[in-house]
Amino acid sequence: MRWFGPNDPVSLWDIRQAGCTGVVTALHHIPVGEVWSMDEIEKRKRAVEAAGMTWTVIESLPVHEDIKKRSGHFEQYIRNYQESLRNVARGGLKVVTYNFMPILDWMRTDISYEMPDKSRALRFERSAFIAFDLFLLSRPGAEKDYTPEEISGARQRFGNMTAAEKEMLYRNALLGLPGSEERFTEEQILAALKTYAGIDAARLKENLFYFLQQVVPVAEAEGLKMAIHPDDPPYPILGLPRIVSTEQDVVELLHAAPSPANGLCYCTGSFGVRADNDLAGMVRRLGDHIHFIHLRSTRRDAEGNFFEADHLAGDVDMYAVIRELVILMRRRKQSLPMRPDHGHQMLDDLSKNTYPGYSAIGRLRGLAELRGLEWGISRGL
Ligand code: DNO
Repeated sequence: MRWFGPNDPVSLWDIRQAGCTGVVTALHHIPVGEVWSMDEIEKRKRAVEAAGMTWTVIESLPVHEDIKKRSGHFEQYIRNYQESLRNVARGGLKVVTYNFMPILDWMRTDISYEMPDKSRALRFERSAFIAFDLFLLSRPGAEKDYTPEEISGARQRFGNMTAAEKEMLYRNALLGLPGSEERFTEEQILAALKTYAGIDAARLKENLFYFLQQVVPVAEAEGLKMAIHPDDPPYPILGLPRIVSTEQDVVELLHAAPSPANGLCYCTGSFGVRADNDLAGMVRRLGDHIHFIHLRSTRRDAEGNFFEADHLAGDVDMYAVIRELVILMRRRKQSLPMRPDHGHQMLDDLSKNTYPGYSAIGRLRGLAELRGLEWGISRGL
């Protein structure tokens, strides 16, 4: 499971009792772009090991915005990234997860969506999101991104919201980066969006490829695997390009810096939001480059909304995916790190304030179900 560090309300012992043998974590207290020092890496490692688990996967070593834009101090930030890679390798870590989503990471409109069993899930509601973009953020030029029907639907949706619902939507959408308590202010996000003027998908891809060409050789020399996390949701939002949303995107980024160290965090929750992503086929075709696995399932509808379903429910054919993963691990003679991605808030989670998606019991349930499925498939093959 993922652990957000000493401030995480879910403790290492909770995670251990959930049946985990390792945690994935990051040094969230180090500002993005700064070098991860040996001291800090060792300290975190010791904390995890004291609870009887291992730390081999980083999620995430974040990429500074200057690198994504190839502007400002990007060269220095790339050198810092290379240095962090050398340090984490010396510390015994193996996999480095990162993403290349501009400004924001994942985006949801509701982080407490009530399921029929009264557990709570994360949800993305398209008309609420459009209402946020048009009427709360008031992003210049936003109307161009939507059809007249979408705009009138969003206006109606917005008109029916109470002041408290509007406030909640606003807070959820600007939630910012996982692991941080900070939300962007409206001014900050509008200013940040402006800095991406002129950066379209092609430009952003070039910047990603350049970054990969600088860091993948270092990772390879150090025996590390880089694992890029796909976009969540897997399409452009707020006028920002998103470039790791499909199998073709992944093929291109792998070609840009050919190496076994250039790889993927295969996240079924993110890729699975698009009906045109063939999840099991992606494991077959990209398998040699899958270095880390996030298992989660969403349920989408015709309006472009989706919510995070139970791990074995939703639109992801988890049986087919895990079957391919078991075959892959046998072929590679290697067990790949996997974590249950997100979980509902349920039972005692409901009275705790955990990071959105990272409740203890909801993830424990997901993990137990996924492992049972893996075990059963593995025995049967
Ligand atoms: C969401 C996570 C992502 C992921 C980053 C990796 O819960 O899966 O935020 O950690 O995108 O860089």
